[in-house]
Amino acid sequence: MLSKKIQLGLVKQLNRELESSLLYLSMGSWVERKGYDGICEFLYDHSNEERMHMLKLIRYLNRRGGEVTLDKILIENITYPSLKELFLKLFEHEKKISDEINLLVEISLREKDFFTYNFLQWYVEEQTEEEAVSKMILDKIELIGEDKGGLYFFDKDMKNFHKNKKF
Ligand code: OFO
Repeated sequence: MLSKKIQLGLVKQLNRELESSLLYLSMGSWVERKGYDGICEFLYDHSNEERMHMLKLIRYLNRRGGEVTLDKILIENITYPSLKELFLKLFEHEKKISDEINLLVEISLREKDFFTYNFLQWYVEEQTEEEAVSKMILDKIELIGEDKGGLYFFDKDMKNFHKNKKF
């Protein structure tokens, strides 16, 4: 049986994953319109990954007799002044998600819910990767700067990012 605090925390987190999925989706749509096919592929693929993160939480809650509620999440059609601004926002978003996962782990320990603690370790590992990936992309974009050729090749590389990922 899940405690009230764990139940609340898990539902909050699954809705954050849903929000992440929609955020990546809307970012993907923005870059697609700008003609960055590779980055668009990365963002759409990642939107699916975030949905999988949400589903994992839903299934865990159901397995443990919890209750799932989905929020109405509105992601405005976002526009960005530049690719750099977009990835800056993404990096900040992932850092916020990491803080929330850490808090959830802390609550699971305080509640002595070692099942949930154990379940959350997958998210701890995943967030290490998520932060590293968004930071790596941001660093590359900063390095490329205004170099249009560099951006063209970077966009090409991003096409197979999820297939070739080394993290
Ligand atoms: Fe679900 O990891 Fe990103 O937000």
